[in-house]
Amino acid sequence: MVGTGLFVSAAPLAPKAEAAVPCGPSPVPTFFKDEVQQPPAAKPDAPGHYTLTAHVGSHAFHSDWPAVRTLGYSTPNAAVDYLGPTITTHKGKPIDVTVVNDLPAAGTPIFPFDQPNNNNKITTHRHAGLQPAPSDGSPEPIQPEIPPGASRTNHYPNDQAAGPLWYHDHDHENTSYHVYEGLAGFMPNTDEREENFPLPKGDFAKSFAIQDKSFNPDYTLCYNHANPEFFGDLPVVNGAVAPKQQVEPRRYTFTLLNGSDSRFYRVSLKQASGPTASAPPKMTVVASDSGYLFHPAPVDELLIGPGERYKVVVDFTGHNDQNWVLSNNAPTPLGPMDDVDPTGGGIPQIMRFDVGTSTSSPDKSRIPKVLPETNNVLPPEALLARSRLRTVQAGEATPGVPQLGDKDQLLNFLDPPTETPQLNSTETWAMRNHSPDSHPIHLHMVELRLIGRWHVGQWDANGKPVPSSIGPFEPPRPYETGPKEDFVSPPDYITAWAGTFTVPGASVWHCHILSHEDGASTGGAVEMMRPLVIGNTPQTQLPRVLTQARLDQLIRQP
Ligand SMILES: [Cu+2]
Repeated sequence: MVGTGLFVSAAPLAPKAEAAVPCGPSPVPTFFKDEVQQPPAAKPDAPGHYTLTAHVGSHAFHSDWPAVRTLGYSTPNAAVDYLGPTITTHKGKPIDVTVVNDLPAAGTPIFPFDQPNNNNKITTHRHAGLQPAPSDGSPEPIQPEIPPGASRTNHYPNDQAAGPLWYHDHDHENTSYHVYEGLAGFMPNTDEREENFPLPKGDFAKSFAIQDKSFNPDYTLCYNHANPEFFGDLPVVNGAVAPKQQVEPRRYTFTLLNGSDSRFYRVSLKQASGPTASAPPKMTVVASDSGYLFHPAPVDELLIGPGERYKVVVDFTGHNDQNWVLSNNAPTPLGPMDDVDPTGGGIPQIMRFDVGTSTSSPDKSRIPKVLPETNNVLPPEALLARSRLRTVQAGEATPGVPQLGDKDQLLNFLDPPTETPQLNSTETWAMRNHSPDSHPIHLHMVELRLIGRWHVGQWDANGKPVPSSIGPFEPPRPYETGPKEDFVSPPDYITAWAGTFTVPGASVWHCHILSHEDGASTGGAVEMMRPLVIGNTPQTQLPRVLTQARLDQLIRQP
């Protein structure tokens, strides 16, 4: 169905009627007791082939707690009961991954949550992958999902630069549940350039999937969609509640993945104990979602929205015998991008780094001035020169029910596609967010660069910016200048990104607040997700961007 007005789709939108049982407070764990574990490395079971089986698992989130029901992915060499093994891919070396659904038969409830249905289908999306559309793992009705007992093989060409990709379930209406229950894992792509970067690697490179969870008094997982978002009250890293990581006084590369449902983290390092330091360990962002930053960006703090990844080099050199807490001060939900909540929305502390007193080998790593990659050497202006401008929006026609839309109207997932870039064309997207929340907007099957943002003081009744209220252009923060596909789109801002659509076929673009993409607040009737169809439709109706100055002019037109 197509929206009937500028704002409202044909179906009346109402928040879900039945109230979900609220979670929490969770049992109080001992913080920083357990050492965080790295997921095991998946091995191919045949040349260029992996088998990834989704199954019910049993996992203890804390060493003082019993194992409880979870979901996990396993490969023949690595049984994992929560999350999945890390599959490392190499540029130019294609692989096939057969995803097997070993969940119970359709109709069998696995968790006592308010899940919209228990069809127990899955579909595995490789997030940030430039894979053919049939292997993308988009939800139905875009692509068929995998019912219990069935399997499907996805083909990944890996014809893309090194980047911290990941994989997760993307099942229609159940993505938020399945990811919360455990269906997610790391899938980094590497290449020769990355292998030659002198950054910390091997034992001194670690990946952390950061999530928030709530637990019942019996330590089982609690989850609900009482609100349009879900916020747990305990931090979980790689499946461990508030863990610690022993480190040597040297540099490390950390991949930070925000695998949470709805929670943004603004992370920084705060000293917990040990000899008083004059300054925290230096943090430098070296890569983002889809690859390396040309200019590594030193940061004191770093905002990470749901679905985003940042690779950060943290230098513990000279911090012998000190303990540093990865802290968080982002509110829940996050409104304006710089809003601070000292309590971190109930999770001020995520994990702790305990620095030892000696190094096992000399630290020969360094952070170069530039990290040239195949997808970062051209400045974003080169994309503007050949792009056309597409305007999209995020808003709430009904308070508490966020939707996405095109330039003129808010739409539902099942409305006809409106975002239909021509294959191999370059587009700049201007996201007008007139909703009250920040939304991390994610596009499938494309690599993008952030162009920047404009504050909007006033929106008209149709969700369009009042031109006189549009503020000056705000360039990306230095850490946001790398290849990405997930963009923090703050309220009362126009956020612009650009990229070339090189993969044909149908997939989706959506908010990566998983409760928003699932439309859980309305029982799945509305989803903050839209089709993305790359085909042969000419784009002559869209204005040419050409330059930053002309983009600024176009943005200021209603
Ligand atoms: Cu959202």
